[in-house]
Amino acid sequence: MPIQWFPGHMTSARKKAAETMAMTDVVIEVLDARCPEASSNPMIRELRLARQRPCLRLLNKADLADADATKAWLDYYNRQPGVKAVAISCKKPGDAAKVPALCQSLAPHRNDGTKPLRMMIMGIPNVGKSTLLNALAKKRIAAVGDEPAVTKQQQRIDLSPRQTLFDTPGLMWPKIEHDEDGYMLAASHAIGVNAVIEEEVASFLAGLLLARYPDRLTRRYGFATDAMDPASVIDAVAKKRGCLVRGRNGEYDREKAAIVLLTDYRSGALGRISLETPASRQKALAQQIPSP
Ligand SMILES: Nc1nc2c(ncn2[C@@H]2O[C@H](COP(=O)(O)OP(=O)(O)OP(=O)(O)O)[C@@H](O)[C@H]2O)c(=O)[nH]1
Ligand SMILES: [Mg+2]
Repeated sequence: MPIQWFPGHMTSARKKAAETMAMTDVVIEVLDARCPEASSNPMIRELRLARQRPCLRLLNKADLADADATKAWLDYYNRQPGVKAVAISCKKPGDAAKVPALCQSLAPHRNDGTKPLRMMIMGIPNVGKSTLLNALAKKRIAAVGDEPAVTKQQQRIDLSPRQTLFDTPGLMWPKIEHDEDGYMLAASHAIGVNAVIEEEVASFLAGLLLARYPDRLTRRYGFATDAMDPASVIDAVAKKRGCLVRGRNGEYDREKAAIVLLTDYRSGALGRISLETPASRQKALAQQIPSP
């Protein structure tokens, strides 16, 4: 089932973001380093281009992503005009501290002491926008949490008399064009639980792991993956982790096993994994027909 998620509060968040964009010098677009293109919101791009604002693309959670894939994405983005991309981990002290200087380099005219540099953090839900704000503010100003749509209101802070920063609610867009993008976003916990069937998402993830990182499954759960398909991976996880349906003699609880697999991917327990690379995306797009 294709995944779509555009809850009501995002319509007003989009409107408010368009207003704030008018008073912004640089957009900091936070992406998930494990699926940078899937996590690029076309609506954010439209808002930014309408005002011709330069963009710093942060591939955040780089600590969870495959380092080779991240390097390939940075090469890919940094060849594009008007974009600067860097990989960071907001959880690493020091990584976030580089951000204001990078923004300043994209808006050199806002450095004369009279005009403060106005930065606006945007991105899909749960990519680490508020974590970035807190890291730059050096205190816990915004609520953070490992679930989508924690932030519901914009928040402004003055980092110094010369630098202001807005945190914004995570924004999805009304229609995810490619089904695989929806699954990547759901696997990475950017989509609300009500819009997701965990077993389907875990099955997508299992297929991707079988194709690209089968050794991680063996290392984590101790089963060989030869001749397995996604459904048998979920069964094998259920077996290894003892996920049983209560009161049903030995029947495996596939939903529980799906959550185990997703949680292990999200927390990094499976190791550093990227769901897409520029090459895999190009190949997928060449084969895919957009969902109706
Ligand atoms: N491993 C890792 N986790 C991170 C990183 N940055 C943020 N997180 C975690 O990601 C989760 C989401 O962080 P938030 O800062 O609340 O994300 P957000 O983008 O503000 O989310 P919304 O407000 O829901 O749109 C939290 O559990 C953070 O601790 C990172 O660089 N690496
Ligand atoms: Mg937030």
